[in-house]
Amino acid sequence: MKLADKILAGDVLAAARLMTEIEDGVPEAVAELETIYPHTGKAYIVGVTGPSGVGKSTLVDSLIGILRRENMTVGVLATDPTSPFTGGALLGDRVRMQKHSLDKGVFIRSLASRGWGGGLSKATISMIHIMDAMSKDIILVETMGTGQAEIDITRVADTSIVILSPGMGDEIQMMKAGILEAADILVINKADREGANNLQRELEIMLEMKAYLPNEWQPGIVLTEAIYDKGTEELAEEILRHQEFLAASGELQKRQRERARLELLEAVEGFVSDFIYRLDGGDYLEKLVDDFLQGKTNPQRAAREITGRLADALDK
Ligand SMILES: Nc1nc2c(ncn2[C@@H]2O[C@H](COP(=O)(O)OP(=O)(O)OP(=O)(O)O)[C@@H](O)[C@H]2O)c(=O)[nH]1
Ligand SMILES: [Mg+2]
Repeated sequence: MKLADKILAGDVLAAARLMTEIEDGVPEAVAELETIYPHTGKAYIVGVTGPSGVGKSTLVDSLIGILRRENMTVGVLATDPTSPFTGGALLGDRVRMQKHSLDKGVFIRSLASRGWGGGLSKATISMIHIMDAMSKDIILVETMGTGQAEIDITRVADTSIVILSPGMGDEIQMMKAGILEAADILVINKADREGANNLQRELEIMLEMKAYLPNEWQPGIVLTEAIYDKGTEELAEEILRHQEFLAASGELQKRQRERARLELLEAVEGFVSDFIYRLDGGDYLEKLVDDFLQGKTNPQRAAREITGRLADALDK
């Protein structure tokens, strides 16, 4: 039995293995995704992002508890910053969320971001598909980020939560543009600390300055104390409210369609560039480059020639 079939039959270890192989770029593993796709599209995907140490993992942990009480099954992907020493995911999140590790309704996976600047790793989307096919109702994706990386998460999430905490100072200034584009819900965690109310006011002003259309979603601000499980119930309700808004407005379908388009294009581009790199054992591309430098060809002509070779190869 192939890993994908085992996963569809509920084998958790097979899921963990396929994810590892996908992260390692094993071609057979990527091919197994073809069996996975028909079983995806049911899970609701929530991005949880924010600067290092704001309490993302603690908050995710608290949310898991609430969602489980509602009898929802949960998948968690924690994109840890790549350790410069080991090149692998840090163990912190797994330790933190360990109290859920015996719960069959919860599946937690850490993954290294491998030089994606704290944003999403390329394998993230495949992992989400696998958890989706494992029939997880909701998938929480934790990513580290300030600025550009938040925009990244909106590419995969239905609801994007951006977490801040008091005492971040300059970081907020840096993030401002990114936050408003990326956040469906703003969370001020560590609300037990001094400065939470000031931060709330600052964010409210930011939101007021942006002109929202009457039928446009306007991000709310939720105050939480994740270590004490405070405010996380309200956050879960806000997620649900956003989900209902997306579904009712047709925005959910639009987001899913945009995601499908991006994934499709990326796969095709990857396929074509792999093909080019491998042509004639790699010599073909170098020959084209030489020809271009010597004025014997140009990029447009090369593109036509390459597509011709691709068509020939596919005919065979
Ligand atoms: N005072 C206070 N501390 C908190 C709260 N939530 C989390 N913390 C603490 O903040 C620290 C960082 O929490 P994490 O959940 O690891 O933060 P993170 O954002 O996941 O961190 P990275 O994954 O390393 O970016 C831990 O020591 C938590 O116990 C809170 O509501 N109040
Ligand atoms: Mg974390």
